[in-house]
Amino acid sequence: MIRLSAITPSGPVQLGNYLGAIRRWAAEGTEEDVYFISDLHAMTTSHNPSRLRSLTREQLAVLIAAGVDPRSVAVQSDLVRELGALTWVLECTCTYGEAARMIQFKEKSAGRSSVRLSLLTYPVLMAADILLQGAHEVPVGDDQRQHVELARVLARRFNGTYGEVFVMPRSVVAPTAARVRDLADPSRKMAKSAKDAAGTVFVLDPPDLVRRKIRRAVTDDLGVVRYAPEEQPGVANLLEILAACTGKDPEGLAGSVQDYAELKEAAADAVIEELRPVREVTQGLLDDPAELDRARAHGAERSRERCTHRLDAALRMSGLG
Ligand code: AQP
Repeated sequence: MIRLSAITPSGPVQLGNYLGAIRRWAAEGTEEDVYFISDLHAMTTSHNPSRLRSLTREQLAVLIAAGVDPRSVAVQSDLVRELGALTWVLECTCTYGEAARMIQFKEKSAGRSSVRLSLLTYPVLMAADILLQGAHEVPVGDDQRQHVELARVLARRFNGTYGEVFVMPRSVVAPTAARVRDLADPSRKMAKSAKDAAGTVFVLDPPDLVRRKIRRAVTDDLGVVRYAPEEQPGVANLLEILAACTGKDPEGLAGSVQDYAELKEAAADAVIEELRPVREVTQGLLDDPAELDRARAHGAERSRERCTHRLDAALRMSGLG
């Protein structure tokens, strides 16, 4: 059974990516799974080429340092030729209406005078990611479910029109892991590309910076440490972060700390300890380009091997070559 997940190098890896996804990929992933660093998806909005390249490399190092099986990690653009070819075939299987209906496209394009065409078509590229690897399951949140549904529609249509090539993928609800909120604005989730980095803990932030950001986290003026996400979102966020790093439950933790200052120190200590080995190993990998290059080449080769026969069949059956 192949599961496919991805992380987009739209900014440096942040604590939410790590606690909500990467840590789980390391604990539960198998070498059969595919973890893509989706650098092609990062180009759907304005991007800086050298920043994209270095963020891609950094994410690769973080995933491996966090313990994700390197055999299952691949950089999406290392398969750009295969993905480009299948994306074209799938675009010729998809209608404009189906692409334009995607809620993410509507949201991300709303109010903009100029939108890259790839923002409209990237769900088709995502379908190519999924179908080319023969993924059975795609764990996603609500925002991506519609894209996996499109991949199913395209697989069904292609198989029905030209012949059976693609495995039918299904979206599965990503297990509820920590949903980390922005420290400066707990009404939003923590995000790599947040405009204000004060509310975002990056996995590679040095410990003193992590502590400073957590000390400055927005709380409230109620002055009681309770786990009440609706009334006290800032405090609840700190309790959830502390819980995710210590394996305890947030309600229990609420009773064990006296005040906000103590909660913040405890959360900072726990986050620093949780991230320390990942940060150190990532740094080692980034300092040893040859090892990282080897891991990258190996991951690319594996995912290419897995998809070549399917791509060849899709091209042949749709009348190409
Ligand atoms: N705050 C979060 N809490 C828990 N999980 C999170 N993830 C992201 N933010 C949080 C999970 O990280 C994985 C990779 O995310 P992604 O790169 O595919 O896209 P994203 O969700 O859009 O991530 P960001 O950090 O918020 O990036 P930007 O700023 O570019 O939008 C996913 O499994 C995601 O659920």
